[in-house]
Amino acid sequence: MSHQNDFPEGFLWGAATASFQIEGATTADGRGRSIWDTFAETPGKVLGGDTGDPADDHYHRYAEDVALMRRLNLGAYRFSIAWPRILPEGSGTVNQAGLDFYNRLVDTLLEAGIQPWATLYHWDLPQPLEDAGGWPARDTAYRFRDYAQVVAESLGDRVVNWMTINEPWCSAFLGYHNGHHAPGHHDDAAALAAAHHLLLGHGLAADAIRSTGHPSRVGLAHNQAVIRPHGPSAADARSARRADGVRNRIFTDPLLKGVYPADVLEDLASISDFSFIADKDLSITSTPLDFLGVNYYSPEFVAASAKGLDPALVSGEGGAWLGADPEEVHVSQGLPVTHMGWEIDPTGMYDVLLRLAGESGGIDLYVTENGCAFEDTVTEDGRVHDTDRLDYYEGHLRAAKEAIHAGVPLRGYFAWSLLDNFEWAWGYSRRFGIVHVDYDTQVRTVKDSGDWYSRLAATGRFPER
Ligand code: IFM
Repeated sequence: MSHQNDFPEGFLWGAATASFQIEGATTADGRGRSIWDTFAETPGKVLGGDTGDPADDHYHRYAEDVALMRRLNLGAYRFSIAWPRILPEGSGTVNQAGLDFYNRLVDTLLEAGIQPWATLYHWDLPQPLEDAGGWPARDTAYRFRDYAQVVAESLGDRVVNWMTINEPWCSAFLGYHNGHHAPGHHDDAAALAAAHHLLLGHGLAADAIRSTGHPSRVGLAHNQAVIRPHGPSAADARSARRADGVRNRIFTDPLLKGVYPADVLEDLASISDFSFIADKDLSITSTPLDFLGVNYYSPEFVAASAKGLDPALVSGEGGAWLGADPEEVHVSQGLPVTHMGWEIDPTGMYDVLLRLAGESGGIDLYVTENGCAFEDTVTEDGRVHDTDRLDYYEGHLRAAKEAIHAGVPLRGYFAWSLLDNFEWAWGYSRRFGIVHVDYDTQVRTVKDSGDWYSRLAATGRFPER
């Protein structure tokens, strides 16, 4: 039997979480309110009326959770910092108790030999900044820069790897276009301005982090969509081009090339004149990255029209994506799905890595999120036999391995998520963890997928099953 590793020497194995999804303690130690507190308290927005409390009570149990990470052989932990814990009003007075929490977390990780990978913005915008206009307002990008500076000055002597923004598409488009996420608005022009200001904030924050003089590597976590035409027609190909533009290239072109794609500006001309792009903005958004984080879950298929398609497979008529023609739709392929209803297709992982490796000019790539929700139960033996999730991880990691063999500079992988947690508009009903959390008792139980992942992380070889 060969003992050659499946993954290169030094490949980084991690798991990821986000502040609002796991911390709980939403009123502790001077934390201000975020748009997600407001959204979750608004009837009908989050399934079951779930809120950010108690989540995983990680704010108080972080040491136990770091011990768990060590048991899982993690080399890195990706977490996010809650802006309202640091600047309760969004700007101005710094809340030292908030910084202290992340300092304790970082120190505990380093003592355990685990690299801290910090995300500055994973969707919990301070409510006062939303009241002042939110991401559609240019000023928010500058407030984000100031916040990044405060955090980098406090943690930058120990945190090297920074992600500015998590999934700008979600913040801009789920937040301001279809209202599925906080702050829940339906304003397409505002969503496009938000997208631009998130990218501007990213570039300003990157400069702020670097200005501290601490050794740093700056990236962001981008959920590039894998968009495929449903059929071979020219019309479906056109829809795929249009969807790709507003879903992917509207972010990656300003980020990686310092331009907006001409076809996207043309496609969206009736929604916005893009006059929010000021001189020099694009040189800020394209500040060189040290790495690119890639979040991948599932591919999307699009068609120019639902005509002739099985209605059970079609979704999104009358506005499948921002700027879509009324007839354009998403079409599922009838593949097995996760508890989110997302189709499982590891070839999407391969495709997204190949494409971004080509577009990002050779910088290091990391899968900063990949994982799945399934309906888990703790069985009588006290375990969670999550074979579906394990299959998902193995399939996607085998695709990642193939991508590395094809030359992709993929340097690490973060499972989403370490812990079951608050899955945004789905509340606690969707479980993504490799560790199960009983929300009544806060007992953590490593799932079979977590055991398997820990063996992979320890050896760099796919474990026997
Ligand atoms: O839980 C989210 C995470 O916060 C961002 N990326 C996708 C995950 C699953 O929906």
